[in-house]
Amino acid sequence: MTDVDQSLDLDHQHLLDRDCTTLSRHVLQQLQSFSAEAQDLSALMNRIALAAKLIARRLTRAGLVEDALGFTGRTNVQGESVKKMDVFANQVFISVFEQSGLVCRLASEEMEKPYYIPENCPIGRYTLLYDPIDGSSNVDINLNVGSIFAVRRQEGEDLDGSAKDLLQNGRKQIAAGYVLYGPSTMLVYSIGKGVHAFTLDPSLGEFILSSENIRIPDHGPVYSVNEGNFWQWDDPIRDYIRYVHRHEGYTARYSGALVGDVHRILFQGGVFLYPGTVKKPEGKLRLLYESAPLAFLIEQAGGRASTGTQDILDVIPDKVHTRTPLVIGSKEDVTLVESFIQERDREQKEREILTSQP
Ligand code: P6P
Repeated sequence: MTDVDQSLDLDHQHLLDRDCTTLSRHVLQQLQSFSAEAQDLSALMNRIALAAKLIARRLTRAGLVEDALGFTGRTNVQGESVKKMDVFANQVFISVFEQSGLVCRLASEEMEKPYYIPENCPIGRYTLLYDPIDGSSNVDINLNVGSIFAVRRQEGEDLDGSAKDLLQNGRKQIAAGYVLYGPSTMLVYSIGKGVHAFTLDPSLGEFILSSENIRIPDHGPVYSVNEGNFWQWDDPIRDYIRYVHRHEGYTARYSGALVGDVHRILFQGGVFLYPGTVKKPEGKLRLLYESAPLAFLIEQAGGRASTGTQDILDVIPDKVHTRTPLVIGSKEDVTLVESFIQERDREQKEREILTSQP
């Protein structure tokens, strides 16, 4: 009887090892620890992955499922019309954390106040902040949408339910990432040790590591902005757009879904902008569960995220649904946008000095 060759050849071994690198295992590898806290964070990320799978499943069949598409007829705390998929996805994140003992509070774009899971609160020391479906205007036309998430440690008992400890800057995030529901479903995350992407293998029902230690190029060709707002912007933003129109090497890409646009820039380089407008000087995007998680991720990948005048991760919100302008992407491109704002401020100061002189 010949001995069965016990060792797979290297290629097969590598592929098998890759398929075994699930999200929960990767978190433990990142932490290089099997402590209770490491296990909790690994389990928490695994619950987020479960939420992503449940949402992806509904999205892929939305056109066939009764009552999956369209509007609910209600408006959310943002004053935006709520899609049925928004409500479904919001509830999915709540459901996957019930009976988990991990997360006491969930703060969502779709809920005016944070949702508490009482059975978790005595031991659950984490808070999930999330946008369950980002870019929901794309859902009914089968274009890419995303989910954005951030994890923070709860500070204090929050006995009055005010969740005041959430009103701190983005450097309090311990994990952040997004799910991109596109041709494949990808989960991109960071726990402060680089940025890593997992692709859902439907045949396994697992997110498998597909890109590790992603680095955003220092500069890229893409600028991503809704130019329909051009005449509502401040002059420096208009001047930046005129600059990229006049210089070779730039290309415009804008999908109407923040996650897809930032994902493209993470891999190809460039800059996404959602500046303040005359109607919304503070901008449209929400800090705690859109800009700050993406800023955490992009900085981990070697990029930058700014309001145009301040690092996003330094902004302290005055309420859970605080909005900020957002300029995010390759560090050279974000810095170039900021330079137009700095130039205007410098000229303004000079004019004030001149006019104040006798
Ligand atoms: P506009 C989607 O509603 C969203 O919050 C982001 O995903 C997206 O980048 C932005 O708003 C699009 O806004 O005003 O260009 O349609």
